Amino acid sequence: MATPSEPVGIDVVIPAFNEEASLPLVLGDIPRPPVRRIVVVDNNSTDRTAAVADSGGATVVFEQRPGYGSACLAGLDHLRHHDPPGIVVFLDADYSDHPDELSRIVAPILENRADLVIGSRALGEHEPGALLPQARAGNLVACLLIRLLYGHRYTDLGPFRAVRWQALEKLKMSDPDFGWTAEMQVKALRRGLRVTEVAVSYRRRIGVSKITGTVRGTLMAGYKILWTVLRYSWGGR
Ligand SMILES: Nc1nc2c(ncn2[C@@H]2O[C@H](COP(=O)(O)OP(=O)(O)OP(=O)(O)O)[C@@H](O)[C@H]2O)c(=O)[nH]1
Ligand SMILES: [Mg+2]
Repeated sequence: MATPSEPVGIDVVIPAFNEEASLPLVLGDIPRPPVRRIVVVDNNSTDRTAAVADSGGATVVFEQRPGYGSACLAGLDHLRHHDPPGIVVFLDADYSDHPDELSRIVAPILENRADLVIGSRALGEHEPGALLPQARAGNLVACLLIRLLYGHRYTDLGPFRAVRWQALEKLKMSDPDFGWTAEMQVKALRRGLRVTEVAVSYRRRIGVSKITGTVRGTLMAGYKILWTVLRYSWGGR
């Protein structure tokens, strides 16, 4: 899929909702270079998320429509209209991921061995309590279902990931909330992208959980992820 003329600039998209405490740490640990630009998508935060993103050297994009996927879509839309990168990396704002492991995530793409690289927390070291039991169970079930329906073995639906820009554009991502990570992974299989995983570390978040740490978030995410895996298996859009 890669051609030697493809650009190699690496940009990072960070969806953020009320993450003023963790965001400065995340931004401080992102290696620049190789990262060229960081886009923080502020989704109606009521704290100083936008201000700390700005002072941390990120471009701030605002998205009114709530949801993790909506924020990611807004970040991609910004990149599309402002000198798109060769590779886009997604990272959470809560400091659970280790941004200093970014070179691990992009290496398979830079070496032209992959188009999509998932940072797998299941393969990496995780601090006790970082991956909540419901997150582990949900990932396990989703990965099992993907294996059954698509014949590919993922070990995680982790948020820390890298994807070749041109490949991502072909996926026509659309999920506005919890199905975002699963959508990318199953569409990549459907479209024949080269996918791989690398082990990443994971620690307990800073600040208040928006998804897995809440009952509503867990139920909604579980339902949406399984539905997403199912619908694309029969060719739905
Ligand atoms: N822009 C935006 N970001 C969101 C929204 N919901 C969550 N996020 C961000 O998405 C990332 C993941 O949310 P988390 O609350 O960490 O969800 P989680 O990782 O499943 O749960 P924890 O295990 O508690 O960390 C964080 O960077 C949040 O700030 C949203 O509606 N809009
Ligand atoms: Mg988190």
